[in-house]
Amino acid sequence: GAASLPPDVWAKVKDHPCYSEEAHHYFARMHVAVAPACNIQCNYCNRKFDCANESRPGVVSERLTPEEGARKVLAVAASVPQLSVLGIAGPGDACYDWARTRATFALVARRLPDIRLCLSTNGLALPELVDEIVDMNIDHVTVTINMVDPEVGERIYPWIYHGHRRWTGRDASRLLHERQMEGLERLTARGVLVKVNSVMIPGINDAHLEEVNRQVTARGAFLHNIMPLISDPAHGTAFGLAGQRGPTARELSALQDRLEGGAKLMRHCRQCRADAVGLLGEDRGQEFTLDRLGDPV
Ligand code: CLF
Ligand code: SF4
Repeated sequence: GAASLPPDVWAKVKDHPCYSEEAHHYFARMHVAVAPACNIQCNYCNRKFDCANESRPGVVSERLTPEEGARKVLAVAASVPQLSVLGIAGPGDACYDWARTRATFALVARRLPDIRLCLSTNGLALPELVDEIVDMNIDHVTVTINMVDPEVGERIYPWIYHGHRRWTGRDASRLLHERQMEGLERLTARGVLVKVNSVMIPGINDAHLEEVNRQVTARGAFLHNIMPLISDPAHGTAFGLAGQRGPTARELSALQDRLEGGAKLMRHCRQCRADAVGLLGEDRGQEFTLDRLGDPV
């Protein structure tokens, strides 16, 4: 609550439904799916659907151009008075697809200067963008960090694309890990609030997430959100984790209990879609599809 946070931090979280558990009863967020490109392959991702780092599996968002995205934000702002946050969380990676992410935020900030800007990324393209993120007043960044040990990473990431080439095996995970930590450190040093999402994959990184929690806490992460892998055979096979089960509710809460004492845990995440609209747990996206919007911005 307000009492335990410095005033400048409280000012940033009091109306953000993901960063403040209290706020999620009163404030709404929306996502626009303007960033389709992605630079890594997670084994739990089926590329036909939205990024699984910050959404449920099996969901395909309406992909928008930055202009269409901004138009949608204005339409939602006009009819959802609780709207306080615009997030870009895919359907690919918001930092790798930076030109579209930046253009969308810039168009919206011109028209709605008070809306909070939030983005979600796998972190690979993050370090070089930190100055721009700060300059654009993006106060909230989520980095999905599933490992801090390349041996664990190898089982989660078959490849990454960086520096004009593809990396595989342990080298890929080592590079991803180094860049995630660098991005996290640079953001927290500049006062950006960083939430870390970790996808809990039984038998692969479940025990390891305690070490992840220690390392991201040491680097200033504001929140740690453990997201249960949702395996959903109805929506096709993920890239390399076919048949992998997700954790049970009991396994998830046991891990969360073991992590108490590190970065504050987020326990009210609803694993929303890359085009979610409304209060958490509510999805009003279908009321604001492109064909229902008003005039261009
Ligand atoms: Fe969206 Fe994520 Fe920003 Fe929230 S969601 S980009 S921090 S505005 Fe929130 Fe949704 Fe959970 Fe994400 S409930 S999936 S944590
Ligand atoms: Fe899929 Fe991973 Fe890329 Fe998200 S970051 S779109 S889960 S491969």
